[in-house]
Amino acid sequence: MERTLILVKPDGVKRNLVGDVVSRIEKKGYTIAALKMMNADRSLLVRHYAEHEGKPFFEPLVEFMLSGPIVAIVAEGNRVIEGFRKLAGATDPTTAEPGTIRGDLARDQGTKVVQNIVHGSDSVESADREISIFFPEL
Ligand code: D4T
Repeated sequence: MERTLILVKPDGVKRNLVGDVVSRIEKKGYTIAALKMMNADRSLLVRHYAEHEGKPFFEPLVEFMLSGPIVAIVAEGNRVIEGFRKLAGATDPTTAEPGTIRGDLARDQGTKVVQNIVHGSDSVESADREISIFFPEL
């Protein structure tokens, strides 16, 4: 069974959108296999966002992800990686389609880093890597 790593980012937690995100995952028919609220530390985020190190938005991204609690979720189901990316919508919340999490619930805040409520793994390899970072116990 395919698995993906989903994060509700600090903006989503602050705005009380955890339930809405979890509800959309469940209503689509995926199973929540693990879920925890946590305060990420810098070394965990540097590992998670290693591919973006050196990009102009990297430091603002790490700072943003440190700005409050996040919720880490492992969701399960056939093609859940692709399916959750569709539920999340485009990275830029201004152009994300209405009906998606980002399209419905986020907008451009004029910040250095895009605040777009959720993260979702983009491949089987990323999902395995990211699940082991956030859920080493699994
Ligand atoms: P995540 O990884 O959070 O699911 O988002 P995406 O897969 O949609 O986007 P990403 O990995 O390319 O970017 C990670 C994170 O950085 C922010 N970002 C991204 C940004 O502020 N400016 C940018 O130009 C890009 C590409 C948004 C998400």
